[in-house]
Amino acid sequence: MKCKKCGSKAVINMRQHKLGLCCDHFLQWFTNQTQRFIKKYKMFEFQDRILLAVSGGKDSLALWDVIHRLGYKADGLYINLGINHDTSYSQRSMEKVKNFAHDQDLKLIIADIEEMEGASIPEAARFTLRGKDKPCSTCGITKRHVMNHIARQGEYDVLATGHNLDDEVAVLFGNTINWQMGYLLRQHPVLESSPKGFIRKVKPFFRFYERETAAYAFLRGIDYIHDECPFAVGAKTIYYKEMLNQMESKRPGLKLNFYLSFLRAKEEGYFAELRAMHAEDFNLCETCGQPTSAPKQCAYCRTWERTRIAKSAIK
Ligand code: Q46
Ligand code: ZN
Ligand code: ZN
Repeated sequence: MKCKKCGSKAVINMRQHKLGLCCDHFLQWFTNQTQRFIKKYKMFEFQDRILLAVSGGKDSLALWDVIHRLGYKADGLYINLGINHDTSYSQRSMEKVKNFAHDQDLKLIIADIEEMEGASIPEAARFTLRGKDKPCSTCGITKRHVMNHIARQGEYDVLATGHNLDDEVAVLFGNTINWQMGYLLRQHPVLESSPKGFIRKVKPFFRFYERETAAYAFLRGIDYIHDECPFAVGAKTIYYKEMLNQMESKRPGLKLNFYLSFLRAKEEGYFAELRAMHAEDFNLCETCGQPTSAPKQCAYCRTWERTRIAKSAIK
């Protein structure tokens, strides 16, 4: 296969776009497309202060690389979850992020959950018996809270994450087959800030397939953590991704079309009535002051309070 731009050997064939590109032209195309989507979906401007959640994986590091090259001001936020039991996953991913920030001379904020709350994520999940054998529910609550808290505290304009199209489509597929209206209403690459205190959230890579972000990271020589979190094994989203990839192999463009049709339906107002039915009323948590749908205390504060009580009881 040849590069559509220059005729030299293509390194990637993007069947959904009927586009093969060589290394240089792919890197150029990927960077230009990122800029195009940032502008098209009004994600942020050059003067905005961006906080970028970085995990050490290919997507978030590739995103930091691209938006830095494009001239945006983005600081990184790494949340140390303390998932180290057998694979030192958190330790190794933090090293990747630190090295990247150091090499590129970028500002990195590290939020260490154990230092902040006195226990790691797997410990908290054990103490509170949240999520049986997996700490993902505790982890999700904690990451969302910490990202919002640090973004507000640092007076950032927007929080960016490295979710790609495969991530988004797997979530959309799960929400659709379970008809989870509340989640479908909230799913969008741009979530506006709320008066009660949710920071604006954007996903600049939501139009790229996972293999494209992986190719970008590889071709740029970005050193990222290849492993998934050990608790991701058996996750439903991974199963959905495999199924969607099987369908995509027969029908190139199916994933992109599924997601873009969903966005179009939203723009055309198909979800408007549902929005009124599912309007959520937020309160401010009495402990931390962050917005919550709970009447008094947010899930984060409840989880970590229970963890502290349970941990002190066994000491
Ligand atoms: S939720 Fe679960 Fe992930 Fe947290 S514990 Fe690992 S797999 S990192 S996206
Ligand atoms: Zn070329
Ligand atoms: Zn709280």
